[in-house]
Amino acid sequence: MIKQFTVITLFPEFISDYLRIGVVGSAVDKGIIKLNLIDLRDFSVARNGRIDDSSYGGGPGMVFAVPPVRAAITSAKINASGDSHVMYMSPQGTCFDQARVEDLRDLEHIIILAGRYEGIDQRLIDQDVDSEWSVGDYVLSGGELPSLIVIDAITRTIPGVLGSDESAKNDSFSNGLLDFPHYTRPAVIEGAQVPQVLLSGNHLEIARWRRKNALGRTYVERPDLLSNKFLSDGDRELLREFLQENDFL
Ligand code: 4GY
Repeated sequence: MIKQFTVITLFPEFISDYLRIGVVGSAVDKGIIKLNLIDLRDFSVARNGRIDDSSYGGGPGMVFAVPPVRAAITSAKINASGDSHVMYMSPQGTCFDQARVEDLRDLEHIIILAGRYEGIDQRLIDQDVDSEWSVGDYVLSGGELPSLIVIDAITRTIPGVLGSDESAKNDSFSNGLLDFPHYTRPAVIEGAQVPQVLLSGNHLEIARWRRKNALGRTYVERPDLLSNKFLSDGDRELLREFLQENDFL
């Protein structure tokens, strides 16, 4: 089954430029995913092409009105086969993380609503939107970047999208840990050495070093990620080693 994404936005060209390149671009070329862009302007009910109006209660800023957005969502649903799921991107949403990415991967057609200005009429969120998501605790100027984040993160988890050498990158977060450090030639630059074990050719020792550093980094930089993760006795030992070697203990 081809997975479909539709983005409803005032700036479709911004979305299409990003999605043409790299991993997502090749997923489109391979026919693994299909992307549809809907220009919200096409669904304006006003002669002047506007889709927004001022906020009830007063104050500055404009709000996307119900009729054009609702019409755009309906059109998106009609033009796709199978079930559709409407996502709205905003700071009020549920935190979008790798675990959520894997839940969303199984949906047939994802419609992403990219807001602008002060946002959209709450009745759209209540009646037309299936889930509301945040990509982080900061405020952006629009939902376009978050919609790209959603499409990118989901697409790279679909089987066949990544080549085998790239797949490892997904593992690094799917295992709930931060990635281990990477190095490339030269082995020494201005006195800075690549860790000896990585040059040893001993694959068992290398895997152990990588696991140890992934655990250690996660413990130091993002202890929150470890708090609900089961660590085996082996992992605990590796973590203890890391903390000792790096003078944390
Ligand atoms: N953070 N995560 C975010 C955002 C800004 C709708 C226009 C975020 O997902 N979206 O900051 N969006 C948008 C929200 C109105 C500004």
